[in-house]
Amino acid sequence: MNLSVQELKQKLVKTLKSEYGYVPEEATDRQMYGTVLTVVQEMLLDKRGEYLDKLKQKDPKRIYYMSMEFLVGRSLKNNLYNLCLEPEMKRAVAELGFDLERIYDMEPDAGLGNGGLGRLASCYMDGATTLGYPVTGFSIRYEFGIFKQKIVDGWQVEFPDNWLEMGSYWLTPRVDEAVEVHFEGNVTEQWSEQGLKTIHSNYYSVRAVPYDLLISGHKSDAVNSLRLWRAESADAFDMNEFSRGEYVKSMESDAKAAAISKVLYPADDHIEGKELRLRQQYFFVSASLQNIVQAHLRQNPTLDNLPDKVVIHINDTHPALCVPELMRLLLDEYGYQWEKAWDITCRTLAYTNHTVMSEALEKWDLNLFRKHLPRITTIVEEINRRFCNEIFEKFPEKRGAIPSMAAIGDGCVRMANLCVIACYSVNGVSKLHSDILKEDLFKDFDDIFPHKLTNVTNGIAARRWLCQGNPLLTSMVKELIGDGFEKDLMELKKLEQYESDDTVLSCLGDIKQRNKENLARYISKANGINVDPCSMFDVQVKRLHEYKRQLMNALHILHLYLQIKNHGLEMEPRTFIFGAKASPGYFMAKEIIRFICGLGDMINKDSSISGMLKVIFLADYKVSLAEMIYPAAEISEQISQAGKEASGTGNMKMMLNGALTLGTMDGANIEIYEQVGKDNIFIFGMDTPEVNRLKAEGYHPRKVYETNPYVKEVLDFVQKGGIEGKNFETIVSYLLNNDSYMSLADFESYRQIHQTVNDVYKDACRWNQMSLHNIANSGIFSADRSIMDYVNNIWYK
Ligand code: GPW
Repeated sequence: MNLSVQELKQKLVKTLKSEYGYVPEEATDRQMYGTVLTVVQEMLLDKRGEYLDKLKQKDPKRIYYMSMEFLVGRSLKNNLYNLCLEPEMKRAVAELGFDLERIYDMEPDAGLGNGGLGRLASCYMDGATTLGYPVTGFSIRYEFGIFKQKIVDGWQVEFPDNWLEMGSYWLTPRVDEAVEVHFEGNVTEQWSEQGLKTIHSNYYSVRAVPYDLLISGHKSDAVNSLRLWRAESADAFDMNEFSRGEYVKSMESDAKAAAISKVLYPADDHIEGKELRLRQQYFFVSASLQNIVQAHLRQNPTLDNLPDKVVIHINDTHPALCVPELMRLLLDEYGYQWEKAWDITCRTLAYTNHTVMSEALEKWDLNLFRKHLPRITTIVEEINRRFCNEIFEKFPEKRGAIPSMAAIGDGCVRMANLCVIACYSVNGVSKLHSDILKEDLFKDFDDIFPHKLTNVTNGIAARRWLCQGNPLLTSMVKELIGDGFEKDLMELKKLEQYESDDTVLSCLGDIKQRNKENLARYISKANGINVDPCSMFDVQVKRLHEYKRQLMNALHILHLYLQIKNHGLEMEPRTFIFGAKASPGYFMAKEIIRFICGLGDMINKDSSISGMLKVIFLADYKVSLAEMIYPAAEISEQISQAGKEASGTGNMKMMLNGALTLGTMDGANIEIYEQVGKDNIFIFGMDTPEVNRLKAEGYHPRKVYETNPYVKEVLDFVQKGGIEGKNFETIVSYLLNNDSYMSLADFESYRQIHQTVNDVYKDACRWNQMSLHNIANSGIFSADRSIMDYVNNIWYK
């Protein structure tokens, strides 16, 4: 966008006056914040108008990305960057007496997601919009996003995230496009002249009101939207009850409806099975599909060609109700016969799977399902009946597999099976993960639908994670290879020519140093602990999960501490940094946080280890905090048990910022390894076949304890209350008796790779060379590349 500082100033002054009635000299930071956001939002709306006009003329196939989560983070800086207006806005704001950096800091994260899956959805909105594809995101306008985390005495405490107070500037309500969603009630069949008709009656109606959050693309004409639904009662409160003086009762129906869009469920990679969650899913699916169908019918006389003009992409199974809901619309609302409706449905829907872990594969109790969604239940039953019949008739060799392939079994609706049965495309999110889907989880499906399963390796919004988050590194890269990498991240490859250039390498080292100093300042403010910015920053930031093995990292830190203290180990000074939210009901995850914090308390105050070790737990890990952490990371810990992390995306973000990966052969780590080669990554531990073999043989963690003296020393120390006199019995007994993700089995290999890391770090030049090599080879992990894979292999195939 071409706007001068002068023009921006005029807009700001005008908006400040009209919104708040003030001139700049009288305005507060808060008012200037509202003014800047309003001005940027207006520019986006203008641009969006022009884009919609163009779309109407060209009428390309539309993509609808259905996701219960979009972890948007902050938008102001991103929008200014994408509109190429940041320098001008900075000056305009400054000339009016304000500081744009302070205004950035006032913006809350739009935390409408838990972690990787939600952030991926937002990275894809960025990529697709920059590339000019008409992708609309659909989700829920949660009043409260992911909880705010505080640590009190080492224990995680959750607080509500009231993001709308400062974040609603980006949302445009579209009351004109509100729709109704029907729950509960009775389903009956009735004969009419058109044949047998299904009638859904006595339902409970909820009104869905859309709010649009506009997504800008970088140097692109496109402005896409993320449409977020808010729930409210379909009928205003009961005036009769109100008149009778029953004030509270008259509001009840309103509260019941509003509960649907009240709060994001904070469980990640885990199912909750709660009724309200099912209602959330159906609410947003039904509202979105009604909206999609209506939009299609505004441009087309029929739904017959829906698959030619529309893809509805299901982000994991959380929106799997798209399958029966699209069927319901076609059958009940638009009078299609089953076969035709099924054909349209199957050719319109695509599904991405993000996990193979059984505890995260969604199932719904059939009775609960029927109570809330009676009509949808009859449709799922019919889909299942026909599918099982078809297998029985057409694939006699698969008859034995019918029970495990069915969409309904053991009294549950199995959402993943439903998606694989219906969708024309099913993809995993890394090569390894997609192979596991083909060879294991969905093997029988792959045999009967040979071309359905495919892979799209995840990617990240490099413009956010590098250009906006790491301005120093970005300037260096621009000086060396120009700015082509902003639009084509593969251009980073050109950096390889500087791998032996001492000036470049030391400049890279200096930049990392300054980013570490920046993070150290934050740590000192947030945690009251001074860390040495010259120490190595070793980072593990992600949701807390047993399979991600933060506990193994912590055990190893304790091992280092004991070696320094009792055995005179000398090592390069190291700062271990953790950030992780635990699902509020996940006890073991919270215990692990308590363990890390206890460990930190003990180590950080022990002056006898002369500053060789520090352990920092940063509370409230979120997108905006990640933007500060990644540029400062030197070691990226990606240590999940092989076969468990579908992809990981933090691994890509840290690589892009020059951190070296210390990881297992899991998820996208394998593809990072392929990109950088074995000499530029630290790989350890069992691979997937080895894990499976050990599991088959029978894994006995206590044997590791008995045979590995380091493991024994560490666990004995914890057992004796060595960590601040605290009781970590749950952790010790978990490790000795279950160790579900084999941390002890991988411990020795983990310990050794850390020694290698320590040795390599002594050679700063070599380290920087490896770091530059990682940056140069991170191009493939751009979300733009992932989007092009979706475009070529799934959406516009
Ligand atoms: F269980 N992922 C996530 F598969 O962040 F649905 N939340 C989730 O609920 C699920 C997956 C689900 C993550 C994966 O754990 C991670 O490996 C992957 O990189 C990310 O999704 C994006 O694909």
